[in-house]
Amino acid sequence: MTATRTVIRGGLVITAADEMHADVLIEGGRIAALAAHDSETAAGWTAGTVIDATGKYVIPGGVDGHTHMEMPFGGTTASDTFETGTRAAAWGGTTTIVDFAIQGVGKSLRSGLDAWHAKADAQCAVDYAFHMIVSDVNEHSLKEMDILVEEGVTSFKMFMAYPGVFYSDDGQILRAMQRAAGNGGLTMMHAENGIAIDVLVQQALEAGKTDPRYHGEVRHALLEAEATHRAIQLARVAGAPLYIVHVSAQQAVAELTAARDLGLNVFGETCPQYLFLSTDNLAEPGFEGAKYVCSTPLRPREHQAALWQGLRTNDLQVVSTDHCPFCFTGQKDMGVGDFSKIPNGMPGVENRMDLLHQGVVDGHISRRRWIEIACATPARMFGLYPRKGTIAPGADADVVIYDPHAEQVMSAETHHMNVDYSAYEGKRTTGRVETVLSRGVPVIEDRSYVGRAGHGQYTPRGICQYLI
Ligand code: DUC
Ligand code: ZN
Ligand code: ZN
Repeated sequence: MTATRTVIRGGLVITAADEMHADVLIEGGRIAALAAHDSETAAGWTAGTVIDATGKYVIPGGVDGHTHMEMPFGGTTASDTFETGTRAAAWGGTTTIVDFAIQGVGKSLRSGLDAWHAKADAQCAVDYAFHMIVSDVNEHSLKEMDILVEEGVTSFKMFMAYPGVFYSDDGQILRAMQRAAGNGGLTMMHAENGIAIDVLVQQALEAGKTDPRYHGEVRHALLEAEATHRAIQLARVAGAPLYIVHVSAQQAVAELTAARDLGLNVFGETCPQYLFLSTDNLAEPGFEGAKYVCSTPLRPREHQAALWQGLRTNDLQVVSTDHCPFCFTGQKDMGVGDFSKIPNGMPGVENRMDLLHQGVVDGHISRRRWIEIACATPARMFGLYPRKGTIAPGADADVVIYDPHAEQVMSAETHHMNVDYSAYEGKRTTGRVETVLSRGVPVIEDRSYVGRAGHGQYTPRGICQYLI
């Protein structure tokens, strides 16, 4: 198959806006037209490759707005490279990732961005873009933010957690937000009170509480809610929009809801691990709980309902993965006897579309909402729409043929992420990716990988499309 001309016949096309029994014509890597099955128009699309999608969904490729490929963190490096991670993304129906470039200590934003380009260049199976982690707010980095926005790196993550690593204090955060208010950038916030958390970590360790489950206890839900509240007030003072990453606590959702009820440009993301896993997993016997150590942490099961509700009411708008895998053997085990040394992060880039489809099957969200939170809204949020995130004339032909009835069992034995465990080992889900096109070119074809490293292109972004 080439990228020249492809017709997808017989499927149910689902976008955030519509469900259409339509054939899809792809030309030159873009969606050229949609037409009703058996219509005269569709019948006229004769030349080219035909994909039979009868009985299947035809959906936009997923947009994962939060990944950390090859991220140095906690004394080690996330185990997926851009090559392995984007290949796994494709297997899971995700055709665009937005990864986080990191400003190194004492270094410029530019050098951090250059380093991330060097890691990703010619490696990716699907398209990619970058956010920038600002870990040192100073006169120089503030000026660089303006330039990066112009170049298509239009969002900046800061951390209220991890003192001594990525942490910014309130004054630094306010200054960066003021800058973003002026240049159109979107501030992304890791909202946890890291100063208070570090006190609780020390107290727990001194009390002999060293098991993985204490990771969840010291990173208290109220310290997520407090930081979320504080970030919102700082953004309000700066007159800047704000996007809170990886929301896990019910109390943090309440802060977002209150802010949005005031009409503020405040947005929230959650991740599949918070919708499907809980502190029960952190408390698994032996050292197993380390598999689920990430920050913000997994919460007691009751929080899941609040997150699903937030997704239904649009108080949460996006589901990304925070994909940041560390192998159980050789990486997670750095924290045996001291939970604070367990590298923070979980794999998931391959599982997101399927888990959210399971949310449809389980009755939490509609099919269109599935596409909205996993494809369309992240594309709009990060300035990629309508090129990404929808199936409409002119859009990139990033298309997934999805079998809504196929059953699968998630397992490290069968997944494609470069990590030695699955956070969802043995979980049965309904629905499976069959075929994936990236700009019209097959990457997965009838559940075989036919892509190549280097097909994926760097995609500069516009500004957030929700700002008014
Ligand atoms: N949280 C994680 O769990 N991993 C990477 C960084 C982060 O904020
Ligand atoms: Zn974070
Ligand atoms: Zn992250």
